[in-house]
Amino acid sequence: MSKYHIHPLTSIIREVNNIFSGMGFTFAEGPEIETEYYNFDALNVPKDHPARDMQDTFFVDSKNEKVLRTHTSPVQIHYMENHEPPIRVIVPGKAYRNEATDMTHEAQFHQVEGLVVGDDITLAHMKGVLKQFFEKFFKGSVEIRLRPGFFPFVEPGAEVDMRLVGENVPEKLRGKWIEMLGSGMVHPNVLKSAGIDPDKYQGWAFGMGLERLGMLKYGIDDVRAFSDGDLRFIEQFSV
Ligand code: 2NM
Repeated sequence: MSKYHIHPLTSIIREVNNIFSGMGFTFAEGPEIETEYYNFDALNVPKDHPARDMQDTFFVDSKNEKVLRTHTSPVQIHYMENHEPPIRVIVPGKAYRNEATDMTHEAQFHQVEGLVVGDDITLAHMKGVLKQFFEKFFKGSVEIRLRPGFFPFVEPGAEVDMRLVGENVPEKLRGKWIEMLGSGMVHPNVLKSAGIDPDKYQGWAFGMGLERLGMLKYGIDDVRAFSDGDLRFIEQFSV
């Protein structure tokens, strides 16, 4: 057996970047330590929102002004401040939540978020892009379904479910709708905070957990396997 292995999250990030790059997206990244402004205020998260509590967010300085980002969205705010529409960007990276760990939750996890801004952008575009993404990622046909969902940074917001269809779908997944991500039309307050005129432009955005993508793709049933350092895990993945 080869001594060298690529961690599945690394493979997933590379593959996600390749697929979105083929659809005209560029890649961006940014700091994991952020101000409350970029992590919450600029994203239209109310001052009294529970996500801001010490129980949900890691504050990392004595003045409680800096946080470990709870999503990669602050990178999109920086990106909008520095780029004019049209914007098509994806942002993979680490995020942190101060919560108890179990089979499906970790305090440190990985996300990919996507953002498209222009003057003729609709959720229909997002549905097409996500369908194409999942078909490439899972190498088969998929159906996509949007349900109403709430996130402070979007209006309207939607949860996106996916269903694998066709011949070679694993028994466990056949016919099942799987909740994959959160999304929506970027809230006008968010565009405004980042210096984009919401009367001229609109956009959609989504956020998706990469561990969850990997668990489905590779049949992993405990998210903690990605980071507990057991070499027998990584030895199952070849270069
Ligand atoms: C989600 C769900 C819905 C999102 C919004 C933005 C930004 F910065 F453009 F406003 N980025 N990502 C977003 C929207 C993320 O994650 C579940």
